[in-house]
Amino acid sequence: MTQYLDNVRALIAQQNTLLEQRNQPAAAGNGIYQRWQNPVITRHHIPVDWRYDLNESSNPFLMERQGINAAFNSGAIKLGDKYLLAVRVEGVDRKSFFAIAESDNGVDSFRFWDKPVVMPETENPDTNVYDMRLTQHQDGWIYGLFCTERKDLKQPGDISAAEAQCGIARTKDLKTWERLPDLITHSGQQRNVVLHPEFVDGKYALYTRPQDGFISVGSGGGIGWGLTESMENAEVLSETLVDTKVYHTIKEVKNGQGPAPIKTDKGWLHLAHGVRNTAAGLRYVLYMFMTDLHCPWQVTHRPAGHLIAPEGSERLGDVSNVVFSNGWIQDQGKVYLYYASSDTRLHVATSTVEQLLDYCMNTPEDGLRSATSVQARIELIERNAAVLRDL
Ligand code: M1P
Repeated sequence: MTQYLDNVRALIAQQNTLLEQRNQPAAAGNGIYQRWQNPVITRHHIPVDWRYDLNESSNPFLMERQGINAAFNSGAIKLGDKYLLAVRVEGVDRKSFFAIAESDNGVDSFRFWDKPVVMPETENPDTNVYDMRLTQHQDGWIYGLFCTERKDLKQPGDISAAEAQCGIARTKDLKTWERLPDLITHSGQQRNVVLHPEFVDGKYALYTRPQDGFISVGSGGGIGWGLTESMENAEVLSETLVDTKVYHTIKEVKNGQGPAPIKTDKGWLHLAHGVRNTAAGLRYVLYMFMTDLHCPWQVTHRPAGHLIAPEGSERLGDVSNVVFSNGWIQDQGKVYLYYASSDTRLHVATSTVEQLLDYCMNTPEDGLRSATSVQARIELIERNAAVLRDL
């Protein structure tokens, strides 16, 4: 018994060492944002008592009975003085669930609350839930919009055929959740749906991602925009496209809104993911754009290419060559951008509203041809010539 308890203590001590590890900015930034060295959440951050049966009588070998496979795409919010993440935790059984992790500084020492979120179900139970976007709405509620996946019953012969829709829940404290009916749209499927934080024409506004299939967006796709009278029975009757897929760009195959946009006096800052195909499979990167302050469905600035692409060890994981973000926090002008790599772990990069505005407003757009890219680069070189001469 003593030895057994010593082993339990050792497990907890080992985890505490990880949780107490301080994070440092990575050596080189790029003037736009600063990556941090350590992932902020990994599967090893999941509490020991969520994974191990700690009773010698029922678990004499101290087995990890209910292992965790990954902890990644996370919604984010600051409440009071705490940075909170609604983490997508995936068990070894492939089921994802949400769990809240808390930190005092947003860059390290994230600790999970005592138990995972108990998300109520609708009368049509979810098979899998993931990728929650948290929006602190003008109406006083915090909404969590997430993907609910169920078997596609229209294709009973295809075991893998699934259907993605937008699940909706709301809370005041991230502890007690009220589940609302799933979003109704008139597109085939939906993923990456995000609630805009303010009313627009007295209605709730949603960024959508209409798609024909579960993985392929097919003829659909693009970041859409639609209004709904209520969130208690949310229905978007028509979607207009805010940001479309474009040939030979980082979002040629599909794209999706990341977290809810950040309001600035110059317009709304948006973070999104773009996907293109390669011989090695799909490549997911993060990109930004800005929309008009009064018409958030109208894009005003589109810096070319990606903001963040997978780098180094980020490139490898369950779904390699992926970065994905569904959470950022703006706090007194500082921005904490949480991004997951390769569907495996979560990182943070920091920036400021000022830097991200400068990036969006002053980075050239994609001219969509090699010749226009060369031209934009020559203009840069020529502007730099005078600086170099005077060095
Ligand atoms: O595997 C990469 C990502 O794939 C999906 O995103 P999208 O719908 O844009 O293709 C999601 O399953 C996401 O969770 C995942 O990170």
